Amino acid sequence: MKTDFLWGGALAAHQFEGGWNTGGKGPSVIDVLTAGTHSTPRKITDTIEPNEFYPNHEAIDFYHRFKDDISLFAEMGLKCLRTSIAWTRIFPNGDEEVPNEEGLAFYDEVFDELLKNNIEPVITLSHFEMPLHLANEYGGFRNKKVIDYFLRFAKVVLKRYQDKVKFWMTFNEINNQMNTNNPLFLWTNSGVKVQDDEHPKELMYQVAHNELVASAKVVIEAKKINPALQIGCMLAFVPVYPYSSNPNDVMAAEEYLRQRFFFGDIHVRGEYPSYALKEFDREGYKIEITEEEKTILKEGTVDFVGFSYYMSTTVKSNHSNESDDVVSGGISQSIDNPFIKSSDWGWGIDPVGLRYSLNLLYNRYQLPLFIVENGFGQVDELTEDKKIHDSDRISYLRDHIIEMKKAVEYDGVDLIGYTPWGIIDLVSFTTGEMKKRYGMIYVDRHNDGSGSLNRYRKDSFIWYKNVIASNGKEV
Ligand code: P53
Repeated sequence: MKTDFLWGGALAAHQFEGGWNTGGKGPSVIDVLTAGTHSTPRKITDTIEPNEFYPNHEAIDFYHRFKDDISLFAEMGLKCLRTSIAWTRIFPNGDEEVPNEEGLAFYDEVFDELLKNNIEPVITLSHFEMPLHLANEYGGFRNKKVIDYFLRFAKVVLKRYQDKVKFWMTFNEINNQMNTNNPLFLWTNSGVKVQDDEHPKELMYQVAHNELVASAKVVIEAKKINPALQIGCMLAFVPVYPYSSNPNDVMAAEEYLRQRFFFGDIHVRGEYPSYALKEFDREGYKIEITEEEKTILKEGTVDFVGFSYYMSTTVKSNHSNESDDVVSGGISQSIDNPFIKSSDWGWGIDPVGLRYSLNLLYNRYQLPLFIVENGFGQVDELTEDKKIHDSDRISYLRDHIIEMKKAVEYDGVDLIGYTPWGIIDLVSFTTGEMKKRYGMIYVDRHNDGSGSLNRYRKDSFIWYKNVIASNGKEV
């Protein structure tokens, strides 16, 4: 791997910071999500209800422990840390004229501490953290005013941290709202709840359009602030395989792949792909897209493509399933792949799929790529002598790193870095659990909020430290 390859770890403000109402922070769309499990969905409550438990409110309390946590990251040898800036620390309601200085100062301290430890911050501007006020009072991204509020937030932080942060991404996993069967995604991506008289897909495309315009405007403004800033998009990339060599399966996979590519195509090429325009016509979707916005999309194309990779999906043309789970992304023709085993949460384990995804994305976009999430959510046991023997996690990561190296060294993919998800245990996004752990650092906190919050190094911590020290030679 190149000597400047960014080995790191990935996190998102709402899943680990805690301090949800500290330092002037306002509530975000995540702060009204209760805890769920694999089989019980998280609820979105209208307000913060006294009798409900909201796991993101305290999360793992990085807010008060960041110095100690960063020293653990430094001990591991991380070269970068991907995290997000909680929009509500900077603009608590989202529509203020003036940012909250205490929130800005918090990120200065965090970034300075990282840089002091030779860890480069890599920042997502919006990782499911829209101010609740913008969602409730403005209807989230269905309202074009929210584009301006997002841009205001982005300009403030891009200006403030331009000398501390080079790599930025606009919207985390912007494409997972394509799965309109699950109300969580439109809410967390865009602050939107579908009303009875609305067509979910048509609404999703309108909201998505507004976000894509917001993202393009951020790219344009970032270049004015400092041309050295690199602005990327962030896609949840779950490739779609044909179940068999039956040409109909192959074509079904090709069609479903468009659901994965739609957002990237616009972020990268700056225009709507023809398959989407055909779909709008066919389905009678009326999406408001102005000429001015078309120019903005064209001018504000991204510099790199960040993506998460956890698993693949498989489709069979004459098959129908009723499931709307995250794994399939709401694809009704998805079917179990006999060659792939799954985690306890039903996420398929497919390392070759990472190499395949790297090639698909690189061939299509010819831009540098950044794997900004990859990982294995599992139950970990803390032994009596305070160890965690997470050999399954090590195997998962090792196998994915081996495939990643093939993509770079054999296939020639241009890759900026690799940041495994949840370098320290944090609150699961889809379920709100602590039990679904990804970290290489264990946090003593449980689903019900109990636990000392003490940190312990897992076996994977020692293993990953060596991977980084050998620049990926020893896995
Ligand atoms: P949890 C679907 C497919 C791939 C990644 O998820 C996904 C999703 C859900 O949208 O989400 C990302 O914690 C997301 C993170 C999240 C992580 O995957 O549910 O960017 O915020 O925590 C893992 O196991």
